[in-house]
Amino acid sequence: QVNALTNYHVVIGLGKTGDSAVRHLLAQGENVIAMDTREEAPFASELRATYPDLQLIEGGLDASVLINAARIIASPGIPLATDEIQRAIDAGVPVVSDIQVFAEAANAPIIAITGSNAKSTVTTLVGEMAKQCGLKAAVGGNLGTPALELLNSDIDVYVMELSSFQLEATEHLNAKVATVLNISPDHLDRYDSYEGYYQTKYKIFNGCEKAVINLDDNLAQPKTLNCPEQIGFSIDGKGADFVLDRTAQPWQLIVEGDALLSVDQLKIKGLHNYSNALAALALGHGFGLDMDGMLKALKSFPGLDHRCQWIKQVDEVDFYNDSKGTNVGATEAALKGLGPEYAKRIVLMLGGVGKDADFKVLRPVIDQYVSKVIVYGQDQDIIAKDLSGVDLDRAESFEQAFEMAYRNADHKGAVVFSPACASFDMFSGFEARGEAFKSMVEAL
Ligand code: UMA
Ligand code: ADP
Repeated sequence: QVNALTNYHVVIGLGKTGDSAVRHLLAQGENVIAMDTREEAPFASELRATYPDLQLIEGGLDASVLINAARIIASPGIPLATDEIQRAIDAGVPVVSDIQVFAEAANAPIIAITGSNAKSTVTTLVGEMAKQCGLKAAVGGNLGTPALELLNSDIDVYVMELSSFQLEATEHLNAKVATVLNISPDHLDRYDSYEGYYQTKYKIFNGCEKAVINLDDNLAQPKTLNCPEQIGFSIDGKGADFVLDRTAQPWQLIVEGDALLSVDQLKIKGLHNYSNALAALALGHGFGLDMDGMLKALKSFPGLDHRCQWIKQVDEVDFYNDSKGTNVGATEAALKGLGPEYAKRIVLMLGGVGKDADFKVLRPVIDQYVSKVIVYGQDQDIIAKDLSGVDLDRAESFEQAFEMAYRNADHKGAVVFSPACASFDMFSGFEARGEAFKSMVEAL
């Protein structure tokens, strides 16, 4: 039963985002009604305990409450195409993301980062660079801490990882510096088309001062960009201010014509990570960070767990945990990065929730670098069909997939766990999945 409220905001979704939105809006003195389609939303009982008067509806969305709202704040996990939300949009109710609310309230400039892959790596690295340069940096967004929880009067810069889901309802971000790191197919179960997916990413540039552009990826560059300044980066020798010189030995990171660092001074390895390093330098430079401080942070950055992470060598076989490889683009990068070291002696473990991806795009890198593919999980039939002709075995469980991968591994080879899928058929998230893989490796 919803009591009569006028001029109220509705928060949809009571996960991390919804929790932060409800708390923020109540602190602003707004009237709030919260809703979630789940019967038991993660933060519902906690919010009820803290705010006994909060009107909170679980187990479905109430269309009449939505239609009469002053504004709806939709969590990223709930598609805007949901019928009740569409009816509210049709009735003229503004529907925004938590990121839009955050952008309106933020008291310091924003560095905004999206892309199909590398968001978390680059966001964390830029945050470290800002801190090394003596700034108070708040780092979060899709990375983990919801944007509205980061708001604080004592912050110099917000470094924000943003997903396409968050950008769907973010029309005016007004970032100081923004980038789309790269584009490859992901989340195609949520968008009408691939174009719909990457066009959503371009919203990150709305109102930005400086755009950082990956010159190696056509889809990372919107055709029209209304932004006063652009900074390019490239690992492929394209004319840019931030480039990788692959003619030098060892390879060099070049910034505005000066060789500043060779890649053997970095802890993060692989071509894709050199692209990430250039992107982070370009973002920091666009913000005005000092180059020496940025390079110091870059040299000591160890990378993040679950991203092409070397775990251990057993019987001359290297084991890599790339559980965050949740789409074909990430798995392609893992194989391109690791492949040249292993002369086609890689066993690849793939599987999970495929999100309507086309796994055929992995064929060339598999043919080049992989001796055997092991598939497991919900969408293994789709993967096996897309990869017909590849030497591939199916497993009935995650544990069996691991055993089969280990059994098929060659001396001086590698087992690469880069599933190209989401984990939600078997795990609570990519971290739990990566930890499960790691503990099986440790137990060998
Ligand atoms: N859900 C419902 N009913 C609802 C609302 C949500 O069933 O009414 C479901 C969604 O379908 C989803 C789950 O609940 O499966 C979580 O959705 P949510 O919007 O409540 O998520 P939060 O807990 O708020 O977490 C979100 C991001 N999650 C998603 O976008 C799905 C987190 O990113 C992010 O860290 C957090 O906000 C803080 O900003 C996670 C993620 O998986 C890591 N992101 C995707 C990705 O990286 O690929 C986009
Ligand atoms: P995101 O937050 O976008 O998922 P992460 O930094 O967590 O990005 O990395 C996700 C996956 O993408 C990991 O498997 C990682 O190895 C891979 N990856 C990292 N950088 C790149 C890149 N530049 N291009 C493609 N894949 C990448």
